[in-house]
Amino acid sequence: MVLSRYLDERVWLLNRQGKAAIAASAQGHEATQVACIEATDPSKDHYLIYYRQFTAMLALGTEPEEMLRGFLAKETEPMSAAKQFPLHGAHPRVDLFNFSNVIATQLPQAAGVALADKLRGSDAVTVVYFGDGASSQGDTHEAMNFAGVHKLPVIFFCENNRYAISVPLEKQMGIESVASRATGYGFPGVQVDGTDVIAVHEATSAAVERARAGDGPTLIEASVERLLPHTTDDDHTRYRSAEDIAHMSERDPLRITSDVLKRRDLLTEYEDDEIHSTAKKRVNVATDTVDAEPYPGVETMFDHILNDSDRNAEVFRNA
Ligand SMILES: Cc1ncc(C[n+]2csc(CCOP(=O)(O)OP(=O)(O)O)c2C)c(N)n1
Repeated sequence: MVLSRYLDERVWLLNRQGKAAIAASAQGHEATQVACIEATDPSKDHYLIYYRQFTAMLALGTEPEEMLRGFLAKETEPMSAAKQFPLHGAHPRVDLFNFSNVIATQLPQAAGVALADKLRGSDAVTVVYFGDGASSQGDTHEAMNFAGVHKLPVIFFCENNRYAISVPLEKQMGIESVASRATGYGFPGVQVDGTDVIAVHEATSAAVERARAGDGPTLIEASVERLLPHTTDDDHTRYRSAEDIAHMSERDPLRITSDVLKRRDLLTEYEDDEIHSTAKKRVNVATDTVDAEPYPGVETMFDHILNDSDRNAEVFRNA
């Protein structure tokens, strides 16, 4: 969580320096992403992520250098050879499926992955992440309906930060909670405090158990705070009240987690400082390494984009 926070902060700095084109932040979502993955088994389970899964990607084994190569669009970027939005594409080593910036497309795909596991007789679980805004897309409902009918081993994991860019939750849906939608598809929906690592771990563990036992999907709605604007291109002071912004830090999962661990004598001040300084150093090393790496050559501009036999490719190359 701490490494994710520092790396996330660094990416925003790199954006302000004109080096990183755009970034969506996971600040405020760290606890929920780490605790959810801890409750699963990355050696066999599947994860379909969306653009705010910065912490989840690190927790699944993506290296900070690899993430920075995405933001800085460097030659050796592993997910799309720097051809897509930062962090978009597939990451075979980490077993991450290709994902789209078009919201909610990952949900029907997750139902498909879970169906494949069920047909193979595997007990792997598929976790698919999405935001509260994505929960009102048609794809979400089709995926949940299909998963409910076929009792698929899938966990629909909603990170509810109450905003879809500038659209608040009450303008997004006519009901109180995303979790209550599950009733319409015949499986349980649970709400959990996404700043509480233990609560998220427990809720996900119960959903994993249900899925592995063949009892079907669960919808988890984790309430979190989006501590920064939607992306580096956004200014949330234009649509969030000053009071709302002032109170956000009370729901900072890093502070909450560290307080809980200290109260239970599981973390000392010294250990906490060590964790922070190790993470800061790691981010500095990764930044220096990637900053010095080359950008892709201009001759590679159309690689993986246009088929060589495509007449347009010829036209573009000669332009
Ligand atoms: C189908 C589609 N419609 C609109 C957009 C533009 N868009 C990008 S992010 C976003 C908000 C999504 O909000 P939410 O699902 O709550 O996730 P969050 O960013 O808050 O984590 C929208 C509307 C898009 N990418 N895809």
